[in-house]
Amino acid sequence: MTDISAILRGEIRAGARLMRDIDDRRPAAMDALKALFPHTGRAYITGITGNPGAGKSTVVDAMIAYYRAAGERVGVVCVDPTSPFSGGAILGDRIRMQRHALDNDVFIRSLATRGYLGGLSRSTFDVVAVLDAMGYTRILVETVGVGQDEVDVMKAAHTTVVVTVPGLGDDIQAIKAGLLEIADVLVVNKSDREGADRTERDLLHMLDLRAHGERKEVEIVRTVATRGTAEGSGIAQLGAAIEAHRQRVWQGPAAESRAINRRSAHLAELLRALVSDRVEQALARRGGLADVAAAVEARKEDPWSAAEEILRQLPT
Ligand SMILES: Nc1nc2c(ncn2[C@@H]2O[C@H](COP(=O)(O)OP(=O)(O)O)[C@@H](O)[C@H]2O)c(=O)[nH]1
Ligand SMILES: [Mg+2]
Repeated sequence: MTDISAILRGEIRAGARLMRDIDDRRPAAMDALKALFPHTGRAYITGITGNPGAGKSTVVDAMIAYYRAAGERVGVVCVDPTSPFSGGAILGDRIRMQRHALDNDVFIRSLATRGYLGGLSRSTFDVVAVLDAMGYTRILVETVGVGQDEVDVMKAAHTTVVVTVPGLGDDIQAIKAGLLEIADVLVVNKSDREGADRTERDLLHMLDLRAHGERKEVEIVRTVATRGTAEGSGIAQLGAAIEAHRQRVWQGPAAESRAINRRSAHLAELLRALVSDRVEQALARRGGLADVAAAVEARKEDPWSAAEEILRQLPT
């Protein structure tokens, strides 16, 4: 049994245990999530995405310090397998992280991808809900912006920050068009390097090109995340840009339909995941997909009948 009240009191161990149950897809985890739902909805969720090496983890690290200085409790979900948060760290990054690891008001959780990428967004929504119920009012979700699954993860966020770096030059297309589309705030990190002006101009140009009708308002912020929250790091400006986006879209008349969109993304993902779990179980009963495929290949049955038969055997 999950100790719901311990989670609501923000007890780290109870929260961590539930997150493990979520990872393991235990049925009890879903019961716990149902019980926690009425206590969620207070957190503001910011997604941070961008190419590997752009400095996302460094930005997240600085943002933790920024929000902690403002007295906020910060939860971090990390879907980047190469991230220092998930343990694939170079020594310097790890040492930098230690100070947050000792802070009880910071909870960092990396998501096990377990080789399957589909369902990542479901896990993200679920873990975010736990952090929210635990009283982390500021939640940061870091993910590498490489595939559709990772882009889907960002649907859990209220504000999506896309991190880029200077020096892409003509190669700026390296920022995937899909990433630019989901950006609410664009960061040119590593602005201590040459070419930040040019990158900012190129980004503005790309935003204009992509605009159909009225252009979405996207602030561009330069950061040097390695400077933490120090003057000139740009982290306070990033914080302000996130806040401005929040005011613009989550407090205005369009907020409700946006909230419903976010809910829809979660529900659709959940339904897909639950159906696919059941299909897996039905397949397992028939010896797995490869066995069914072998039977089809041997012309013992046709693919359509095989698929229908599996659907008929879906466990409840
Ligand atoms: N020069 C410079 N290096 C940075 C900056 N931000 C991050 N880095 C470095 O870039 C590398 C990748 O950073 P990391 O945060 O792990 O990137 P991620 O893969 O996007 O999470 C690390 O060596 C960081 O120290 C910056 O603002 N300026
Ligand atoms: Mg990282």
